[in-house]
Amino acid sequence: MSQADLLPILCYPDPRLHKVAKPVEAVDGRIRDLIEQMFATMYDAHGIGLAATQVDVHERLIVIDVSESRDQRLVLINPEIEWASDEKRKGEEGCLSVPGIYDGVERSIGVKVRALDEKGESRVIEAEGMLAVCIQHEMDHLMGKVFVEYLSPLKQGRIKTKMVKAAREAARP
Ligand code: K2U
Ligand code: ZN
Repeated sequence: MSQADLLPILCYPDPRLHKVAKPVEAVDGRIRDLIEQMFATMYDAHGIGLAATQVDVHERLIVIDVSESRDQRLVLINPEIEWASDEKRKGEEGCLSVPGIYDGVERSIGVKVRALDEKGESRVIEAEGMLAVCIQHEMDHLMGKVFVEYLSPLKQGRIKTKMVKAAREAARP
């Protein structure tokens, strides 16, 4: 994939990360191009998931690849969680929009998601483990939620300060 396909990833606390995404109206050429650009961006950033919100497109679209071999693409369009286990587990999470920050977040161990695939066909995905965590993390992005919002106000404040400082440093000539 050529570098030209990469999209800039919004960084916390950018307010655009808190916009709620709208349903995708049609799985057309525009969406298929966006899916390719999102996969290129995710792989380049060594991520295992990416939500359209993170590239400043506020439509309900997620790309995921949790495989070691980096060749098991999963596209979720207009995803809806049909079931989530009551049983939860706390796991270490990171986020491409909050680089360098990792902390524990509690998620359902298993989820069942209905979504359209990249052909526009309706599918049901039953997930557990890292895939279930990733799906919940990405679906939060579509609702305008970033994982740091599960942390204490003290931690959130420190992360916000750190990210703003890093952004200022990066912008200095
Ligand atoms: O949404 C994103 O920013 C990509 C997330 C997806 C994710 C977060 C937490 C747990 C699972 C998935 C990650 O930044 S991708 C980076 C990563 C890679 C391997 C394992 C965990 C996180
Ligand atoms: Zn994230």
